[in-house]
Amino acid sequence: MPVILPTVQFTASSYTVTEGDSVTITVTLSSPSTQMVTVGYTVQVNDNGILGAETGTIEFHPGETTKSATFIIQDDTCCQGNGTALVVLDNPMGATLGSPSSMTITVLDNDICP
Ligand SMILES: [Ca+2]
Repeated sequence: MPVILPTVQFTASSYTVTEGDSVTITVTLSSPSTQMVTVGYTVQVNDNGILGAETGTIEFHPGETTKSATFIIQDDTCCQGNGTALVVLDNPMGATLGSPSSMTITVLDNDICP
């Protein structure tokens, strides 16, 4: 019998957060695996001209189906407008990519422009 791999995906494809608040990103496996499952991720930030990228790997140990990460969006007093970040899953090992495999985070500026 062929082995059917679980899928790995985000629980939401978009999220909106206000500066100073935190955002929790959750990645789930469709079914628990008896093997280690890993999936890579890339975070691309576009904060009104400030571009950055960060990559890493999420690991599911056997039996685990949920991984969450919480980020605090730094508050500032600048009026820079809203920013966005794109988080993309790639290169799964022991699973296949499900849907959604990317997530857009919109960061709302909480400062009033003069
Ligand atoms: Ca601001």
